[in-house]
Amino acid sequence: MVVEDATLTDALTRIVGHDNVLTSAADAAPYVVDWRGRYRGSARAIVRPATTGEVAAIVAHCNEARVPIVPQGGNTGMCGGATPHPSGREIVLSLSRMRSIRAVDRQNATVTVEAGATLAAVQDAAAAAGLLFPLSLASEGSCTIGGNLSTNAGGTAVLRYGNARDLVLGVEVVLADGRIWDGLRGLRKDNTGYDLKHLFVGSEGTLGIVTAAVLKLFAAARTRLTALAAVSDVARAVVLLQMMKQALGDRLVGFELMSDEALALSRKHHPDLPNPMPNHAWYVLIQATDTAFNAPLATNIEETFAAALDNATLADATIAQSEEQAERLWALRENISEAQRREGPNIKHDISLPVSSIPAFLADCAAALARALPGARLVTFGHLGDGNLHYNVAAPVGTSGQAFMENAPLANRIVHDRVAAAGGSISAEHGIGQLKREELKRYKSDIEIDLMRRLKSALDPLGLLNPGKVL
Ligand code: FAD
Ligand code: 2HG
Ligand code: ZN
Repeated sequence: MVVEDATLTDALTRIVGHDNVLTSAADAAPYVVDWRGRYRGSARAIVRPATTGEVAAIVAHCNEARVPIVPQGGNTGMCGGATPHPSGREIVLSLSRMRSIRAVDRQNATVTVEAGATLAAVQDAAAAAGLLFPLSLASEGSCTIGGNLSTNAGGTAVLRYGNARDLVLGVEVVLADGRIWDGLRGLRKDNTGYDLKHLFVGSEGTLGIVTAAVLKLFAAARTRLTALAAVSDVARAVVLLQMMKQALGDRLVGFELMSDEALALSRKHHPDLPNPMPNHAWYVLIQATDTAFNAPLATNIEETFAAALDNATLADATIAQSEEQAERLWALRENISEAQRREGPNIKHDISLPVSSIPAFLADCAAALARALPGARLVTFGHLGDGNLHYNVAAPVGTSGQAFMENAPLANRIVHDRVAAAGGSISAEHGIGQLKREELKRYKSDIEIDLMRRLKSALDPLGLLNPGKVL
């Protein structure tokens, strides 16, 4: 739904043109609901600027007129951070038209891109220059660099290359009063006071609007290897991780855990996906790369698998023999979120723990959930190499997913209390948005919440940037 306001739309139209101020319900529909369909809002208008100057003019006008703004990139976020409030007071500021790749500097190994460029477009631009932009998410065809930075996105290559925060050297940001901060520096060393760019990374549009960024590029991978390993429990997956790290060093890029239930769900909704090693409790998808051509990755991995079979760490394993086989193994992993979406609502947990604590945590949590919510299905998968799991709790077979969502407070308490007790985080990579705002207050210390509030009021004194999100 869109709540129209002629004075505001006239002013916005003067800045971006009639075609880029969407006010009809049909035009606005894709922008006011989140990817999972969990949050539905309304807006006074959807505004789509094409330049940083236009973003600045919109924000300055909204500052004067006291109109709150919800920044939006690809709208693939998992926590409702890009969805406007149902009150309809806000505008959605979509960065989707700001997609240009401004410059690639091969020798400095950097790329300067606009915030609305999709992650896939940036990966392609890097590849075209013979380099690699390593951030990798299943949503990469739709999510944007602005969204990736604003959520400090993780993904499947964090083990080797780090989160979005580790991949950014500079940002251009429109501040809450409409001023433009040009921080587009491509420096790997710069200790001139506070590192301001990191304030905006992970701030989910609550401190400023990212309009462009300078990102780090890396040497391209010339040898790639994907393998699937089966293990009987997660403690063994942790041992296998240790063995792979020793064998491969920083050639180990991804180490993704999937329960049999998670894979079965992926295959249920994508029946053409492979089932190469049925009947094991847990699986690990391993990605390794080398910058040299014909590097002996397969030998290193086969030797490690042999040792892991000998000491009973491993139950079975297979190595993809072609790019196509590798893609099909990855599709099994990457389609889990989409399968969950088709299956119906589930209670999402995006947690991180010290890797060493994960086996005991999973056993304890599964027992507590089975007692409290008999028959609840656990869709457990994620980035074991980073200690980050998606520990999603779904309704028992044959029951209503929607009705099951009433159990979210109970499930959250069981999971998040145990995460906190183990020194973990209740949001490892998806952020807070509106989904975890109350949880954040419960688990962050008073001093951290106080510092966050002070930063928010220093940078956005009128509270117009993405209100009701994070804090
Ligand atoms: P949006 O959803 O549009 O916005 C996300 C937040 O950032 C909102 O708070 C919004 O207000 C803010 N924002 C967006 N653009 C800007 C900007 N330019 N300036 C200021 N604020 C802005 N996430 C992971 O971390 N790892 C994964 O492996 C992963 N896999 C996913 C797989 C699937 C199938 C899907 C659907 C999502 C996945 N995600 C993952 C979540 C999501 O893709 C990421 O959070 C992504 O970074 C969001 O980018 P976006 O452009 O879609 O942002
Ligand atoms: C992933 O790792 C994403 O695939 C999405 O972070 C996780 O759907 C989820 O819970
Ligand atoms: Zn993830």
